[in-house]
Amino acid sequence: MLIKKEAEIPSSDITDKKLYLNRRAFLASAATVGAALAVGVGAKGLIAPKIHASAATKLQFKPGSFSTNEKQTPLNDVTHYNNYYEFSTDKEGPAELSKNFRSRPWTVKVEGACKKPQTFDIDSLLKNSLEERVYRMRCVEGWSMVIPWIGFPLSTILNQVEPTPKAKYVQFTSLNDPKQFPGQQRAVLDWPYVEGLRLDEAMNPLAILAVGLYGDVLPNQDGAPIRLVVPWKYGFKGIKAIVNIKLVDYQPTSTWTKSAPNEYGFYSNVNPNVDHPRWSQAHERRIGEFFKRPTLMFNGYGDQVASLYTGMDLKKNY
Ligand SMILES: Nc1nc2c(c(=O)[nH]1)N[C@H]1C(S)=C(S)[C@@H](COP(=O)(O)O)O[C@H]1N2
Ligand SMILES: [Mo]
Repeated sequence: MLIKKEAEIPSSDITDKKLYLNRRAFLASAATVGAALAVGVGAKGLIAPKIHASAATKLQFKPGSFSTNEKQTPLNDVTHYNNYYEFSTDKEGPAELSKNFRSRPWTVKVEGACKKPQTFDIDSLLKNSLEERVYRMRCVEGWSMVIPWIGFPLSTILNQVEPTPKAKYVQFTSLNDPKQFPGQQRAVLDWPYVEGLRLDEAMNPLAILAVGLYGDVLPNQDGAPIRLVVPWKYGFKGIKAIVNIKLVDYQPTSTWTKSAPNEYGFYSNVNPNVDHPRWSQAHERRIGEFFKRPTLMFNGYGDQVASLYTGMDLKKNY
């Protein structure tokens, strides 16, 4: 998804990275000298990172429907190969840069064209009936993963607020907090990150709000504390760190569509027959595998979602 050329990325990126690498080197060597010294005085600026006690809620969940039996992508790849431009435009960046991200307190406001707008506290959402869904995920860049998500259908929360007939689309917004998100101090994208679905897509049972993966709460770099997962669409539709969900009567402008409308459309359904203007979408590389494999229409979820697009020209509505 990198649309800026290397030269356009401000040097602060590089500086950040050096600082982090230095700090890691320092911590590693300090550890061999003795832990007591590691938090010592005199090491100006080289302070051990604060460990925020995680919510430590081992999630209660049951196996859900629609899971694939395919080999799951190792947790280490799921947490060290991330697209999360609020933290970094490089895939290894978010793991380190998100360490101190605060996912509490956290609320998700659900509003707009509905009878009962509500603000949900994240800890109350964790009490929803949670399911594990092992989904294939396909990034527009050409790589894919298989991830055991934990979450609940997006329809659960939408039904609770009772959409009115004016609600045709759903607009999602990520947290806007440049203090926590170094990437938001630069105009890499138009912040905050915004995504959208048509209401019937949002109501499809495959679309979930994920609060965890691999049996535990979501790692920060994967979108803690709550993110969207729509497995028949390219990865960028899966907006992270959601704070607002709005029922609207217009087609929302997604962040990636705004940044490059001819490259990233509103629908963004996984489609091997519609190439990205700069590369083919016919094949993909499953992370951890050497040979490419063919990309499946709707990422293999056609039985569940093809009917949403009956009569639509998917070359135009890419
Ligand atoms: N807020 C926000 N959400 C985001 C992104 C982002 O940069 N910011 N990147 C998207 C892209 S391009 C992909 S492929 C997926 C990656 O999710 P993962 O890191 O959990 O695999 O998150 C999506 N959600
Ligand atoms: Mo992506």
